[in-house]
Amino acid sequence: MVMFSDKEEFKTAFKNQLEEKLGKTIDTASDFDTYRALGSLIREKINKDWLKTNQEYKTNKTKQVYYFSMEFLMGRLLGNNLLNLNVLSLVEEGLADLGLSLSELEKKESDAGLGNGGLGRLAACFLDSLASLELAGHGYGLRYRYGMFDQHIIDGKQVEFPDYWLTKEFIWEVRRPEDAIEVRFGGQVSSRRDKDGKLHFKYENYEPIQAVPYDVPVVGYHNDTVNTLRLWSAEPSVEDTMKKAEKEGEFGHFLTYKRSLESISDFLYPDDSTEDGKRLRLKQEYFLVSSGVQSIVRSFERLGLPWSSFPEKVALHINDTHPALVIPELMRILMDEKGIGWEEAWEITQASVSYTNHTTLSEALESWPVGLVRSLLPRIFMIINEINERFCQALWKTYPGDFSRIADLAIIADGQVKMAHLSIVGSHSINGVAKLHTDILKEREMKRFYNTFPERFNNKTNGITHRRWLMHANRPLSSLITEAIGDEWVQEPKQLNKLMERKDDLSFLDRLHEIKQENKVDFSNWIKDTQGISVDPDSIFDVHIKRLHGYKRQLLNALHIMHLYNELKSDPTLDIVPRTFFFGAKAAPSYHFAKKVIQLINRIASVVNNDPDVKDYIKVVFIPNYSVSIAERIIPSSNVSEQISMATKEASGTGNMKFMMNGALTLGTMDGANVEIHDLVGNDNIYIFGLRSEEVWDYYRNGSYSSKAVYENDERVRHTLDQLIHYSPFSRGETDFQEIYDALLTYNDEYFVLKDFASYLLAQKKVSQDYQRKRQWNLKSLVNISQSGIFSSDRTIQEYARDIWDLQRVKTLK
Ligand code: 26V
Repeated sequence: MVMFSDKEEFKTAFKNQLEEKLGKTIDTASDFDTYRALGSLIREKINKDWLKTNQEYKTNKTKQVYYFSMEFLMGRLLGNNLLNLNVLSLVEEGLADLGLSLSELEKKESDAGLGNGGLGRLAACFLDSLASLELAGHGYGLRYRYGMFDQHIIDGKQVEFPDYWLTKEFIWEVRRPEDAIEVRFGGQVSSRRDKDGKLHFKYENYEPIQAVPYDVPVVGYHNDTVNTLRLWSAEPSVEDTMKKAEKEGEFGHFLTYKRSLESISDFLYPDDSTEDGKRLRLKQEYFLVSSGVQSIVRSFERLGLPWSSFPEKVALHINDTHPALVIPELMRILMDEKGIGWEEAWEITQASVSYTNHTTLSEALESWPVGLVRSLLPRIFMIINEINERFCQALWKTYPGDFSRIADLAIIADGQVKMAHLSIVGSHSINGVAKLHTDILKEREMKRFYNTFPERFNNKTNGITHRRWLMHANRPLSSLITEAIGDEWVQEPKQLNKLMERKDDLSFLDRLHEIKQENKVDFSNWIKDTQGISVDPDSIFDVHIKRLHGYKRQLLNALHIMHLYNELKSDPTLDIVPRTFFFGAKAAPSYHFAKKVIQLINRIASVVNNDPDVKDYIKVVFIPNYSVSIAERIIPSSNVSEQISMATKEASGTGNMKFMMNGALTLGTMDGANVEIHDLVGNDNIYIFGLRSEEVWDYYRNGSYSSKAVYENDERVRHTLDQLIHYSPFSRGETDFQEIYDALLTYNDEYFVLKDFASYLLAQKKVSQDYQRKRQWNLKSLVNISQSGIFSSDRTIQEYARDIWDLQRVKTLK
């Protein structure tokens, strides 16, 4: 559907919108008004396509995939929607004629931060790809009133503030009270047998909570498809609150009751590093699962098909184990509400559910105390118990007498319900998110499960949407690419490899360089405006942006900067290539060590940036409140992408792919998807350092790593670490960094930071040398861009659709 035939038509429609909907003129409207007017104007167009897409899915009884995720890190939607609707330039020019700047209006939208990091952003990229590939796939999540906290740096330390993202109207959502669902918690279950011997369950004294969906349209790229992101919000049911108020006879009680119900969807848990077994988190998970599955079953029933065809029409995907209760919930509905027997219900459930694992860190694996699950979700607990019994019996048949194996694989053991085990047993597909990660699952972390169900395990290397991360975030680069190789890469990103035809074209390489420089200048201006720090756009922009976690080793980067500083101080004539180190990272509020690392980085920044001997050579910038919109600014302006996790720990990484696509060179370990980037670009176009996964396992096996030995043998390490606790510009004679020192030495450096230090320094030296050879550097950058197409999430989603969901592309006939 064409939205506006030309710019003039847009301008008229826009002015009308302002006047009719908001009662304002261009002169009297605030920026937020104009943003709203623009948003609601394009919403009218989106709504038409949305309706059509839904009708079409219904008439054709198209198979639907529902992607259940506790997190969707969407970022801002306006710019991407305009891009996908094919009106970006037209709108931009039309607004400019009216004296308005689109990029200014875009900033009025709050960044929807309903996720912690990688897992949530992946979900958002997948939605964009599903719609763009005309696949019937929808996101199911929670509408948190507060998303990821706002990070402020005060006195060099992280301080968290609530993220009031909904105080400004979220213009994209539509509340759908007519589709509300009741979710039940607590209470008791009793059973009785009927005359045919069939068991019936009665659920009483439960606490009912209304789940109200808010739908957000997900617009496909140039194809009229509009899918749905359905976010559930917890609200008390009117009827129930009235009853309660009457019973308690007091308004105060009513308010407390209302608040406690609403608290379920109040906030996103901001900790993706440790699983703390909190009751409210389990409530959130079941709330999402139950409202989601009930509403899906409802729509399936409208198709009038037999239950056996449920898996042909519905795929339920769980993004990590957080929504794993989908399995017992679907069983519950099929058996208790639809009267289906266990075996058939189990077949339907397994055939519909698939699961992605995103981490092997043991501290992040979910398990819930039996007592908690039993009291909060009595019927669900009974079903999990039965699944476990049957599974253990089956194991017993295959491996009679093998107690250790059965105890190892059981879903319930040591008083805990293990969500990964439930997810594996109850689904037909289990995938890891990069080749190395999947191999680790198969050969190590989930080896026994893999031996039991080898056919269920598969790899789906992650991807990112090239529409947001290249076309929208880096328009100049994207235009240059199209100038060089035509625009087919937009539909088929693998065609970016055609760029290799230009590898000897010096003027093309120069253009690539100029674009990077222009982006760096823009970014430097932004840094100056927002942080008051001047950075040199000719210096190497070395960027480390991701959640702060021990295994991601921001500390290794920080220690390297301290070392560089020391070198410069002891020899001011040292010939060093100017560098600006950028960091962006949020630490989980209770992750003490991570917060200390943030403090250290900020301390290093204040030392380095204010020292006249070094400030023209190195600068350190900690960008507060790292978010999707900040990532969109910084990635196109980067030269070096820091992907330096300890080998075996980073399941995939997706930032690495975004940087590569924007022409930055990876400095990284052989971990996660770095391994695949390395395979594609070859040794000359990436900087690999550090222990390999096999070496890490060798150290684990023979327990021979001693960080103290490294400290004693490497004078650079010794000097730098001593500066953390002895008097130095970094410690200022205080004990702020004692814990960091202890983690590295007293506790033997869990993440091999010191072990990899020397090798990291060498790799960094090589980066500096290579950067000076402009032509070669630009060529390396070109190679990276040209090989990045495989990391488009379109490729990933096509693989999911083909291998896991069995989804066909719908050719829209609109
Ligand atoms: C874990 C937990 C633990 C319980 C409390 C709440 C919570 C919330 C989120 C998580 C998720 C941690 C897993 C995760 O984000 N993994 C990342 O997934 C990316 C996408 O697959 C991948 O690129 C990263 O390497 C991986 O760390």
